[in-house]
Amino acid sequence: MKHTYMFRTAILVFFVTLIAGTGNLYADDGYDLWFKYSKIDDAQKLADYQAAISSVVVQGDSQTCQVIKDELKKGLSGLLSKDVSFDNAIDKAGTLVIGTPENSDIVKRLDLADSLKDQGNEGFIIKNTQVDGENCILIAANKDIGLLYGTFDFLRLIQTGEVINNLDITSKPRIQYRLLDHWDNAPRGNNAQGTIERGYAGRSLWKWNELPDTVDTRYADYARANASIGINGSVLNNVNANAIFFSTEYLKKVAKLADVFRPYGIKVYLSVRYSLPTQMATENGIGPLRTADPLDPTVQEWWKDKAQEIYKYIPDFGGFLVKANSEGQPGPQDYNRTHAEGANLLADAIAPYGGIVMWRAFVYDERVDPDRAKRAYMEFVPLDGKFKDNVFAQAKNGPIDFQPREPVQPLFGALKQTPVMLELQVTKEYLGWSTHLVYLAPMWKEYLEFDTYAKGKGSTMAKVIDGTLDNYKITGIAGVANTGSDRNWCGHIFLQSNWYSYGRLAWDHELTSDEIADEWIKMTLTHDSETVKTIKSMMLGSWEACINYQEPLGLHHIMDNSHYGPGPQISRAARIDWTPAYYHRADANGLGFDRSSTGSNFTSQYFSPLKEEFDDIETCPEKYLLWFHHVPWDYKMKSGRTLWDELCVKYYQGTDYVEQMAKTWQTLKDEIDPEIFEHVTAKLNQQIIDSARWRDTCIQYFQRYSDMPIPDSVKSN
Ligand code: GCW
Repeated sequence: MKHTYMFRTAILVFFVTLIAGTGNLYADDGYDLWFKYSKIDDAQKLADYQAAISSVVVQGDSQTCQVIKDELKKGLSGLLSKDVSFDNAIDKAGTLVIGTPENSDIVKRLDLADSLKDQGNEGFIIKNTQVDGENCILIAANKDIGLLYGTFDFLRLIQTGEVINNLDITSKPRIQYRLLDHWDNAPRGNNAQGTIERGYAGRSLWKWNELPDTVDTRYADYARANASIGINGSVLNNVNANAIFFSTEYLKKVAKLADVFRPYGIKVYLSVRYSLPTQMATENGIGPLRTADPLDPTVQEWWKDKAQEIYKYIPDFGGFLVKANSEGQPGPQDYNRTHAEGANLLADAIAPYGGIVMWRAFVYDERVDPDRAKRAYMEFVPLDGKFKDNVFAQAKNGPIDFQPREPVQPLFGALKQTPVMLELQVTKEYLGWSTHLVYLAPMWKEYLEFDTYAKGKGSTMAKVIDGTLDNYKITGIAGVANTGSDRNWCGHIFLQSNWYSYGRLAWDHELTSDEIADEWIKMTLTHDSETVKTIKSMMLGSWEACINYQEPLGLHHIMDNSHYGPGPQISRAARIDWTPAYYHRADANGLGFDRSSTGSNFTSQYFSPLKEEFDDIETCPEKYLLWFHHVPWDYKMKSGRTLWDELCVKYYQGTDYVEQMAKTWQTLKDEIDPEIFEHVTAKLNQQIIDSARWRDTCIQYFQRYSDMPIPDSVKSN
């Protein structure tokens, strides 16, 4: 018996050693994200890096400094394939010095007051310099968290093969609140992890049933990933919010996560169910109340008491995210109060602790206007200036709902006194879930660079949200997360690039999609320059391809009820404004929603000259054509083709692109880790099937109305 046991153990040890020891055989399951830290394969570069870094000095002893040391140990030993010593003083050349004027006497002596004065709490500098007569690399910041961001930036330079002997980097975030929103539900029954609304990578990362006693190591890995791209907050629960998260029992669990995230500079936030005071008592026994009316003094008292309780457990709690009077959620309008009155109640309760309220502008009450696209603007613009200073109006990028392509939500630029926080969707609810390879940075850049003309030419959405246009006191951006319990985090290796890009753009919206893709590929997949180029070209066109095979030329919201497949034929849904036929308006004359001045007049919500440009079918950009106009089937497009022919061409362009991506991927077999290669191959094969289904379903359906043949040119491709 005993011998059998020992024999088995020996065999196990043998195999574990074998797997661990043979780097190439150990397939990549994607868990390590963009932290591969594998040895630099270019011999010259490796030698240069090895010469440039022989020791590290981090004098600070905070938890964040400990994280910095751990990361550098992991990163440098892997990338440089040598042991780098960690010292407390500089006694040789090639020292990486990391510190703030407070935590490091070395940095203090360098007198960096000038270079650090505009760097705030999160910014950093990285430069080559002489310290005590030795050549060193310096990462300096005002606060430890700035050092952590600088450290990740420095490691990224090495991971992406940059030269590091002439560094002079100054970096700080352009946006203050950079959040990841989790639409995670509470667990049911014994399952430790709840589901995720519109999540396609498994269940929630948060094991509520185990917390606070058991703390999954994955929480720290999650925080590390976020910190590496500059994300500084997590909303832990779904905006369709369950009251349970505000119970004392859950606040203690939330506090535990906050403890894990804190060294990484990440604050926790919670989504609020507005009816909360009617659902539970505070720890001090106030409630449950019969009302949640924001102007009722007992309700105000309830919230003040709840806020005190929250901050007792989580002293740096970030604040509240609120979906109110939207899609059936309770809200202040239940008591005939405005969104501003509703938000201010919560804002007052947490203002003393420095908390913020993110009040969602994703509202589309049918009574406001027959055109859903107009409603948020109509409800929120009259409230501008009525919100407290610690309130954001949080708006989705487009006026409808994370569609493959939308024009910008006209609230951006129109709210002057209320800071607008941009909400993007990293998870791909309407762009093929975690199955389709769609790189989203180009989409986000299109929105960020969209000129609202709010204050004349150059009033881009980016300038609205980073506060330069209207001098917002607070600035913010949120991304609805695509993470889940899947081993590879995002369900599809390539979709890790969207998490990555979101963080990078939140930090610096001036980065290009190309630069970000380049970084991500090198850090995640390969250093081989030809392969990097090939993969990048696949990624960069993938969003436009998805638009083309799903909803080209400004079509939108014609998906089926799951939001995955096509549904143009659906003419009756639970609500008129969820019905595809309401959006595409196909008839014998043509296709598209007339939102011009002859139709719903949504165009009037934009600033001049945009409103005139969109209003006129001749000047409206074709990418938005069917969004703003009902266009005759034989309308002549810029290409010289009819609308019908152009529509068919676009659908086929989309599917051709997917087929091409799949073919291109096959040429990379020898360059890519085998597990990742197979994983992506399978996903692309499914994307070929799905995209063809979108194309054929939509073309066949619209053909009933156009009564025109599919042009031969596209079929023969
Ligand atoms: O995109 C829609 C989704 C809902 C979501 C809602 C929202 C969380 O289909 O699942 O609910 O938007 O953003 O509130």
